[in-house]
Parts: sequence; C-alpha cells; structure tokens
Amino acid sequence: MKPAAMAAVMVVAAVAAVALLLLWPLMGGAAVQVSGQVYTISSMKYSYLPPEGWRMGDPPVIDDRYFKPARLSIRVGDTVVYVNEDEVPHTFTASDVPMGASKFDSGPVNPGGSFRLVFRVPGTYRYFCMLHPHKAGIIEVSP
Ligand SMILES: [Cu+2]
Repeated sequence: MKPAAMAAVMVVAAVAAVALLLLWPLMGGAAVQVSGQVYTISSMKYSYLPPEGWRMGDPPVIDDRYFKPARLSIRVGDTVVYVNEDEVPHTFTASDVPMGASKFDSGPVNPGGSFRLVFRVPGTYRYFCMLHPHKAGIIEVSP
C-alpha cells in the first residue's frame, strides 16, 4: 500500500472510532444498564425535612414519605431507577449490601435527575441519602 493510501485508511479508522465512541450511548450502549423489570424509587418532595424530633445519629426512618416505595421487592436482573422528585439534591447510597455485591452510590442527584442500577446479587440492600441521613430504604432481591 502506498503511504498516501495507508494514511487515508488510518484517518478513516480514526474517524470511525471517534464516531463509535460518540454514538455509543445512542446505539444502545446505555441500554445495557436496563434489564428485567424496571422499578422506580423516588425521593419525595420535601423529603429533605427530617421527621419532627429526629436528630443526627438517630436511626434512619424507612417510610414512603422519604423514599417511595421505601420497601421494594424485586428479582435478580431487575432494574431500579432512582428519581429525585424533590427540590434539592439527594443521593441514593448503599449502606449495607449482600456478600458479593458492590455498594452503590449515585452521588448527588439533582432535582429531576435519575440514577439506574441493575441488581445482580440476591439479598437485602439498605440504602440512605448521604445528605439527609434521616431517610432510608430497603430493597429485597430474590434469586
Ligand atoms: Cu437527601
């Protein structure tokens, strides 16, 4: 191959690689993150307000006023989409996961934002909001 032709092939390959990287999320690369049944857990409006009398260090409260549903049962391979329906950022952060599962942490999710997760290890998952530790929830994942 002549040097000019070789250069042309390399340019085409480079452009294709960049295009693939840019288009990957649109081509279903992101959809790999959804499987099974899809469930939604929401941070409810005003859930940043702790219950009356609750103090930092008290146990978190598992109640639909904060995360809804605060208790959810799903199966391995199902997807949970966490949605922040409140007016301030919240996190969706694991505090306790079954052996073999990795802890998840959405980091701050802005109002209207979301975070999705596929559960691949059965067991009991507990989660809370790092910014408002009065609110917590439980996800039971059956095999
Ligand atoms: Cu919060």
